[in-house]
Amino acid sequence: MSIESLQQILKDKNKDFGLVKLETPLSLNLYKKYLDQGYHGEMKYLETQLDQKEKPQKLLSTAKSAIVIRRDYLPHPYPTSLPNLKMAAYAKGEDYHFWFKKEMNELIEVLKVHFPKDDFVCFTDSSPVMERDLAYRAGLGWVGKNSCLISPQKGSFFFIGEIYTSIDIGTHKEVLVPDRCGTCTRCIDACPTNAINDERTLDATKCISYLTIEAKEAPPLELRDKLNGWYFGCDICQNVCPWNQKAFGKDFFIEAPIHKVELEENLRTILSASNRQIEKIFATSALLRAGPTAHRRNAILLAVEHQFKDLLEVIIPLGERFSKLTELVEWAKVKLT
Ligand code: B12
Ligand code: SF4
Ligand code: SF4
Repeated sequence: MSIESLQQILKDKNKDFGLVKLETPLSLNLYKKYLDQGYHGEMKYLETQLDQKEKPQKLLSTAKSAIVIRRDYLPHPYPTSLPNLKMAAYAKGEDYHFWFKKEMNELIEVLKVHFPKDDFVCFTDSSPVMERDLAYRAGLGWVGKNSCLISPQKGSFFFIGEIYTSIDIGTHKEVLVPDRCGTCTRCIDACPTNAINDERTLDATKCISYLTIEAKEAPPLELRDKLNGWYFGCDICQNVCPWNQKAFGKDFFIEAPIHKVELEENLRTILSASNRQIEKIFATSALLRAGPTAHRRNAILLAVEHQFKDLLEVIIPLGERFSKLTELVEWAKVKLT
């Protein structure tokens, strides 16, 4: 079977893909520098993953190439019913770690019929793969100043997934997409926490997405009033990007309004819920990536931002029940009285 037939199978399956040889990532030094500067905060897995990111064959010893797949999420392909809270577009549906992997595994079954002697294994997000680097080398877009991979036609609201395979793509090379940020600095100017640095990487410890999803602790005092109403994740640096406005129209990100009364009710429900109840509210969505205590933390931060003083009665007991929240609850008491 030839590379052309591999490409034809992927096209027949409507995949938006690129092929790349599995070599040392182009931006490995930037990645190491990012770790040295401590921009990863509590995401210690980014340190332990370094070796496998550098040497992809540690994940699949026979791997020679990767099929890199771009999967749009605006609008979300598998929407779910979630409380009306300001959340990143990627989270407004079933958790992609499951459905995207399922789609790639179905594709692998087809590929195995045509390439019976070859090995295939798929990943998205949580595995030690430098996905933006891989997708850039596969010709799927350029790395913008906001550090997102951007497609000139499709913008940046897409997931990246990859299938490592023992198929040798030989001399095949995708055409790289040149940088199209030019003199634009809209994302840098719009980021409320100044998280974007000038090397197209972030100081993740300042990013609202990190602070509301990955961090185990409450945000530092100086960032607590800069969360801009986000409950989970943040899309600001993508919403302002002209390439998304070109792909989706100027007003694409205007959200359904969140009414104060409804928001307060939703926060009250979360703040009074047990762990199991919180898991039920966000079941099957990517919001469960943050554990119940992180959800309570995010709800407290929003209660303070919106000055919902009546919520103090459900906030105060949390300080005693959860030591991780004690300081935040004390802070909320001061801010809400
Ligand atoms: C940890 C992580 C985060 C952290 C830290 C992100 C960061 N930028 O540091 C937090 C929680 C903040 C986060 C936020 C988001 N994330 Co995230 N995240 C990851 C994860 C798991 C690892 C990223 C990582 O290694 N960061 C360390 C830094 C150094 O690497 P990097 O962010 O990939 O940045 C690279 C480029 O900036 C690059 N670079 C700079 N200049 C140049 C030039 C060239 C030529 C090249 C090749 C590279 C390059 O160097 C870095 C290393 O390659 C990846 C999945 C994966 N396995 O890769 C998803 C991933 C990057 N995240 C994704 C998404 C969707 C998001 C959010 C949009 C979610 C949201 N709305 O809240 C935001 C976007 C924030 C932003 N502006 O980046 C997608 C990105 C899709 C895309 N189009 O780019 C990924 C690929 C997950 C996936 N499978 O789809 N994320
Ligand atoms: S996701 Fe939000 S906080 Fe993070 S870099 Fe982009 S604009 Fe800044
Ligand atoms: S907002 Fe401007 S600078 Fe930022 S990623 Fe988009 S085009 Fe590049």
